[in-house]
Amino acid sequence: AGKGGVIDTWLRKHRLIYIGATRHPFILAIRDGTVNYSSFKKWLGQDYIFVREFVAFAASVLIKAWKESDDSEGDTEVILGGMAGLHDEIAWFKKEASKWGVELSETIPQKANQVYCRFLESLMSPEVDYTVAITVFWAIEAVYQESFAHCLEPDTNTPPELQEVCQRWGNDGFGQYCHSLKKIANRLLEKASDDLIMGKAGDDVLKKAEVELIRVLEHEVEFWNMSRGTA
Ligand code: HMH
Repeated sequence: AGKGGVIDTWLRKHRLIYIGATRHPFILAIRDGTVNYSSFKKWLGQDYIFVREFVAFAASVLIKAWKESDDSEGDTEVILGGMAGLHDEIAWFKKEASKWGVELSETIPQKANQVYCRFLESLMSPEVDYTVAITVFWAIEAVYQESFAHCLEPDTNTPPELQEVCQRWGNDGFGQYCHSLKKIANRLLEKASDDLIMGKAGDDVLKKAEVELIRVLEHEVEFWNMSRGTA
């Protein structure tokens, strides 16, 4: 891969879908202050369900890092940090839900959410390569980081009551964490691509990682669509 690693190469190649996931009308509506609060509340309830599933996925990635990584100490540290963040996030969702009058225990997962959760579950299997799983993990976190950071840029009209939500994923610490995940993913993808040159297996892993990355972006678009009530 060229400068910036495999991931940047793929993001250039699949730019339109990446923009679709990180500059979605729902995010643009938060950013320009025209967001519909019933959409926001719908997103909040659905995302809480998603995050609970995502915790299990994170645990599966942690196990793969521990078993398969050539730098398992460094990698598990980053993933464990992410899991600690998810622990905070779940508490935050509960607090935020009560603030907005969203009853989490009565929230039913909608179709797009169910489909996304099933996709995550399929990737928790021990058969799935660590390289593929960490690429997916990075992509899921990066979409939220990019999306919400966009709402915090200067000259935006993000409503004050949504600033904290945007800070959750748009803050610099979360940005650093995503960068660490990206570095791990790039290292492993680079290795798979070297293996390919050396005539070892690696082609499957690279292809699968790219396919699953695109799938994440598609699921993220559907998730935002669901929140807006257009799916
Ligand atoms: C749907 N994608 C979705 N929810 C999230 N909370 C994240 C990504 C980031 O963790």
